[in-house]
Amino acid sequence: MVHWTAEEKQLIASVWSKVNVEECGAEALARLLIVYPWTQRFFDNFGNLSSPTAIIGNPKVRAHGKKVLTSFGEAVKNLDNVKTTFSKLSELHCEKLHVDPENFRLLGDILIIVLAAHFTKDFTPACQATWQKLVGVVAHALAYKYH
Ligand code: HEG
Repeated sequence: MVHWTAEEKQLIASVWSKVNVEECGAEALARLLIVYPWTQRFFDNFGNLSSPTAIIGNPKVRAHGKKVLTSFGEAVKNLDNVKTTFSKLSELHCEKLHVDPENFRLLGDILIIVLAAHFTKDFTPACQATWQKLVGVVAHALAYKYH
């Protein structure tokens, strides 16, 4: 069971309260698709992903990025229960979507880059370490139902 100190909880809450899930979610997913182009295979119904410009301007990428980051917010709200919170979602990604769990780690790392870029001043080493822990916990929870 993961333990969060009061300081960690505070570092997560203070960044999250300022996150624009629409902007940061869209940016994180677009970066994932650009930097790791093989991740595009999961989104073959999203239309034009043929170039970075196409990806960044793709409304389905934007909408899905927002959806993913909004869902990530459920982890932020349920820090002591991330595994249960994401249990259905883990099943979905595994059994229906067949998303390789390595991709959760890639997206987590990209999310940290996006947050660090948006919150340069507040993104102290302690904050970065805490967010690294959080994206790890989320990736682990989403991978939990894989077998
Ligand atoms: Mg996933 C659907 C959350 C990473 C590929 N993802 C979804 C949905 C949510 C979600 C809430 C909608 C579920 C539903 O329709 O009931 N995804 C989610 C989180 C994270 C994540 C919280 C990690 C933080 N997803 C992720 C990654 C990939 C992926 C890394 C692939 C590289 N997700 C994926 C696909 C769908 C979802 C292909 C279905 C998209 C669609 O066709 O609408």
